[in-house]
Amino acid sequence: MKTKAAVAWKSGAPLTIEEVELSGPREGEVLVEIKATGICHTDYYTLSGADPEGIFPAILGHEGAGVVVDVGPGVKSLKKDDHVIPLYTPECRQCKFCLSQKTNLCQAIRSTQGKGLMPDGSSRFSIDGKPIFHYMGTSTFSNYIVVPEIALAKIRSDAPFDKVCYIGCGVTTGVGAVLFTAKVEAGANVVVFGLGGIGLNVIQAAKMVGADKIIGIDLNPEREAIARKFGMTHFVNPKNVDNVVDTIIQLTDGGADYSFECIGNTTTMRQALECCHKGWGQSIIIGVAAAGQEIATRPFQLVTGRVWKGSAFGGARGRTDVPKIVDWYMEGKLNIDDLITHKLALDDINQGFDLMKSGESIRSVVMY
Ligand code: NAD
Ligand code: AHE
Ligand code: ZN
Repeated sequence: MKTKAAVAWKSGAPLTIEEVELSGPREGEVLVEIKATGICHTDYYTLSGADPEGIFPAILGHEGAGVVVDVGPGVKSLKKDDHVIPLYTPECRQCKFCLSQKTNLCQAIRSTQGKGLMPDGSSRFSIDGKPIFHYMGTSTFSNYIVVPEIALAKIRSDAPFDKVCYIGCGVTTGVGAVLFTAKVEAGANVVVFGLGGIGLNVIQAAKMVGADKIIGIDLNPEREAIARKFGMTHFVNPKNVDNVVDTIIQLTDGGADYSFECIGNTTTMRQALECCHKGWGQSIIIGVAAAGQEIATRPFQLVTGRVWKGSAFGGARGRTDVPKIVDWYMEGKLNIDDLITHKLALDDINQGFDLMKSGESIRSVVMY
């Protein structure tokens, strides 16, 4: 079949809208019509050329929601018309990683996914017979996609696609990092570096669990108002203080119980660790840093009890946790609507990247 998609031909170049050939679902695979997709900073990171796994030409996008159109042989858990969210972190429930119950990083299809291919080693997308690569196993910048059954979360059918697509990455990443990775407790002091599409979800989850001080750090002064609306109690603009770490330590009487780095900058990653409380403070890295970047700190920071952790997709097990997060949104426990600042047609998808780079948008959602 044919599908309309935004194709990234090479790094740094705008996406172009193309008619792409899509071959149908094979054993264990599902054809999905994507109804809406968010644009995450990670899409921009890969498009910029800084991602060591970035392959071109590819169809980017990993924050979608849609409807099952057809299923391949052997698919048991999904049927036509089911509503789904594609998962860049699948959940096979059979691999060593899934069975460990210690991580959400299912590895069942990770190696082919990182090469832009389906699990059988081929691409389903092509133009004039030349393959176009998949991205993060999802490629939600295409109206139709083929994905393995294990990479789809079935969600309730009354959830609006243009909102819950954001649960495909940003909401789950931020909320999950608080609930599943850090397990923040009521009364904790929390610091969030970067108040964008991820950091604001960290803030709303910190408020949800009853955190005491919630300190937000951002260079963009426009982020203060929306972050306060979501639960931030104190705002620090690094441009206005001599030393960000000292400022946080003073505000929290010794340091944060939990900090979250939601930028992808190795300098702020170090600050996020070093602003944590001696003896127990935990810093969670969410931001994705470019190829070749390394983090540094004095080992004494760890010897004296601070903990450095990372979180991918918020530590969420997609098929299990994503439907619950959709329920929380539908029950009014999570605010997604106010974070979706722009809606675009696929033809205007490049504007979504411009809005992100200029700091004007929190999340842009593309509607098919
Ligand atoms: P975003 O562009 O919406 O937000 C980034 C925010 O950081 C902006 O508000 C910006 O003003 C601020 N910022 C930039 N540089 C800063 C600095 N030096 N000091 C203070 N603030 C600064 O991005 P996003 O979509 O929220 O993504 C944030 C990061 O998280 C990216 O690196 C993205 O790749 C990563 N990410 C990781 C996961 C994961 O599973 N680990 C999931 C999604 C996104
Ligand atoms: N290809 C990148 C990996 C970047 C990365 O860490 N991705 C996150 C999701 S970001 C979503 O917006 C992730 O899930 N990582 C775990 C994994 O297995 O990729 C690089 O830098 O190499
Ligand atoms: Zn993302």
